[in-house]
Formats: sequence, C-alpha cells, structure tokens
Amino acid sequence: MEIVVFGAGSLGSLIGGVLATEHDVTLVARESHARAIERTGLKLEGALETTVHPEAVTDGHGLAADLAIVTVKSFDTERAAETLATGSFEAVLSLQNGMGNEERLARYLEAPVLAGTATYGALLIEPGTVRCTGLGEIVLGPRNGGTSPVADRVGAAFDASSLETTVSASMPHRLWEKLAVNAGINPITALADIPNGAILEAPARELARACVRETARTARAHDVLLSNRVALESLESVARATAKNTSSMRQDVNAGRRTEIEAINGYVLAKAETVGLETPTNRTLVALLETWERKNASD
Ligand code: KPL
Repeated sequence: MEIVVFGAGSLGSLIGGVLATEHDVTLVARESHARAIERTGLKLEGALETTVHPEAVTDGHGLAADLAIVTVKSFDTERAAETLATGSFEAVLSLQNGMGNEERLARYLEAPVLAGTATYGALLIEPGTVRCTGLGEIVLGPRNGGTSPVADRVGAAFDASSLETTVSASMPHRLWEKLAVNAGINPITALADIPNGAILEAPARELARACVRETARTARAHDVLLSNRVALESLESVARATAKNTSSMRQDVNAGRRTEIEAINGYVLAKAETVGLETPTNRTLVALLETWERKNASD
C-alpha cells in the first residue's frame, strides 16, 4: 500500500517507520528530520528496533497515495486538511490526540476519514532517530462507528507490519476512552515533569483517576456508555505499558511548545458544560496549563 504520514514527529515517525517495513511510505516532516532520513534512513530504537528508508519530504502539497495518516497536533489539523486537499487519497486516518479531528479533516477532504487511536510511546531522540518507549496498540475504524471495507483494508495493511492493530466498530466509544487516558496522564506528567508510570503512585494517582472519572461521566452524559471501571482500567494499563515514556504533553512543555490541553481536558470541560456537569479536576488542570502556555509557549 502507498502511505503518506502527514506530521512525522515522534509518533508519526514510529508508526510510519514500522509501516515502511511492509509498505511504500512517504513521511512529511520538518526540514532537519527529513534531511537526516534522506541521508541515513529512519532509525527506530527500543522495542521496535530497525532502520528503514522511507521517502521524506517537507512539503505535503499535491501528494497521492492509498492512505494518508494524519499525526499532526490537534490545533494544526485544519492546516493539514487544507494541504492534503491539494493531493489525492483513497482514505484518510486520523491518529491524533483530542477530539473533533476527524470532522475537521472531513470538511476539507473527499476521501473517507477514519478515526484511530495509538497508545505507543514514542520519543524523537534526534533528527532521523525515534525511540519506541512503550508498546501499545492501534485501534481504527469508521469515525461514526459501524464497519466499512475501507477500515478493514487499512487494518489489514497495519496488521501486515508488526503494529498491534484492532479494527473497531465502536470508534466513538474508543475515542472517549483514549480521551480519558490522555486527560489523566498528559497534563499531570507535563506539570509535575514525571514519566507516565509515576501517575500510578500517590498523590498523582488520585488526581489522574479523578480526571478519568470526570471524563467518563461526561461521555455518558453524551450517550457514550463508557463506564468508570473501563476508563480507569484503560488508564492503568496504558500508564503501565508506557511507564518510562515521556507523554507528548510533557515533551511539549519541556520544549517550550504549545500543548494539546485545549483538545484534551479543554474538550472534556466544554462538553461537560453543555450538559451542566462540573469537572473541577479537568478545569484546574486546563487553567494551570493555559497559564503556563501564556507565559512560556513559543507557538
Ligand atoms: O497518547 C499518549 C501521549 O503521550 O500523548 C500516551 C498514550 C499517554 C503515551 O504517552
């Protein structure tokens, strides 16, 4: 399959790199990363160790492929969609944090847009080198739930590589479940500057669990039947599987970059407000991260 990964940072490069062992992959990446890949290939370290030689470009305009995988930050989704709309794809898959990304992509693109979640831990060590810091899984499927031959084809392509993949008929539920995990792990690990596994210990544990319970309650208020038990089990299993990992939000804060707080805990807060629910833990974390961003984030 011909695959374009749009936004090949840490996670996009890890996924694209593993897919490149079986498929014809083009990474759309920042200049220094793309040049390093052109020179010496893409080196994957850690649990998925290999060196591959995908094509790497910096300009994503006018590309054509069977599948475009979008891995940009949630706040860059619209810009990515505009660029991808100048090319041609049979299917588009969002593997991003936060909610609402698929709808934003679908507004610009004719191809079917699939939803996906990824729980692999990934860290960009230097241009051209990415480390897998935690084995996770990819879950993908039609964004409104149900089945589709396109989702099955994409799932089979992922399965052909060594990525652990499930094709799901209930993506709205899966997206809320992943949102709960990100809401529990990302802001706490970023603010306290701790690895994912540290949220399993007191006092971070209670804070993370409160975030997750508030998120699951908000999901249920919007007719997504996510129980506290399932959401909390998911939090614990992702934190354990990626225990040594630096969450994407902690990476952003440490690099002085804008975070995805708005699309993660901010989304929970906004959705809770529409049905008159209080989510005090999420509200506090949003306020803290936004205060940090205002003073420190470069973009
Ligand atoms: O999605 C992630 C992130 O860091 O954004 C997890 C699953 C928490 C892995 O670090």
